[in-house]
Amino acid sequence: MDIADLRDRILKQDRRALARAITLVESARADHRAHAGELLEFLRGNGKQALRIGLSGTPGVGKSTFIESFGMMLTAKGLKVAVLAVDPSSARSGGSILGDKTRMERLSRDPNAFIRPSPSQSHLGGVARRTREAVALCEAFGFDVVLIETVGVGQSETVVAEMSDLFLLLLAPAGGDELQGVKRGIMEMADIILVNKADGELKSTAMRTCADYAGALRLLRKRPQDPEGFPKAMTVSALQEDGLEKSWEEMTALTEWRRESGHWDMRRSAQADYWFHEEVRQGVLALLESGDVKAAIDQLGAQVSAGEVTPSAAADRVLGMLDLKTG
Ligand SMILES: Nc1nc2c(ncn2[C@@H]2O[C@H](COP(=O)(O)OP(=O)(O)OP(=O)(O)O)[C@@H](O)[C@H]2O)c(=O)[nH]1
Ligand SMILES: [Mg+2]
Repeated sequence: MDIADLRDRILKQDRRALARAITLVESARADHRAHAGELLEFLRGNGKQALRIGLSGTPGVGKSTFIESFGMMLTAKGLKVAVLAVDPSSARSGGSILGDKTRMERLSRDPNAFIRPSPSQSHLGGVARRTREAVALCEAFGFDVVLIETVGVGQSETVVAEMSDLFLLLLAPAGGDELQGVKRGIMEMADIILVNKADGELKSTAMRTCADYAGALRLLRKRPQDPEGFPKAMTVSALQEDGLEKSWEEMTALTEWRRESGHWDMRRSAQADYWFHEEVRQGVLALLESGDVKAAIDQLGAQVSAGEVTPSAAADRVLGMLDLKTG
């Protein structure tokens, strides 16, 4: 495989080359991993930065509808938009974005948009790395905006927030008690909360819900990366394409402030460091799953249970087996 050629074609905005490169980074095969590493190294530091927007929301809240409307609005402004997904359930559903490409029918046909379904892989660590690498490829390609969608379950929000410049939380209009249902940790990650479906009969409920969340956001600890007024809550209707311009204005204002204040660069540096540590951890965990070590763990586990070895002595023996230099 000619990696230099693939790089050149990506830099020339050849979409087939991009799709091929993403397939390469998604592969678990050792030779593919090596090529992917080489390609990413080639493309590293080419100066292009997209605005990476993470978007999370529970099933049915309107993520696909929002991405379609919002994405079309951005491409109408002449911006190039890529859409990726972190979907821990995709192994089950067979790739959520692909599954509902009907909801993103217009966007998927737009020459300035690129939609990539989530790789089917149940292990979140693997999905995280592949998505992060796909983001880097889209950035090198020259997309202005990269949207990274995740369905709001479990840890996937953290994964997406840690690879985004802005993190949006999409919520549905709801009664008062349901506000409690949003975990504090997820609220704390949000830069902008969008209460969707603010149309028709749901409009007044949406406005009340929005006020509730705005109140809840004010109670959170102030973060250094926020100017006055952020994080904020607003209402939108993805279906009626209402409030989308306003939300984009807010995103732009926040982004500009962060760029000028240095928080943009600080966040990217902190994220790089986070992923470095995460990769080290994943690598060590993978070693524990490998043949000899796993067998020893199983055997020692039985001995520890039977009281024949102490837990720490058994752990020492396992750790002594790990060859971290060549693993
Ligand atoms: N009234 C109203 N309905 C909406 C709006 N946005 C989405 N919907 C509807 O809500 C339903 C779910 O929308 P989707 O965009 O598929 O939601 P999703 O978050 O992508 O759902 P999953 O992919 O299952 O996680 C659909 O019937 C949409 O038509 C909106 O702004 N207003
Ligand atoms: Mg969807």
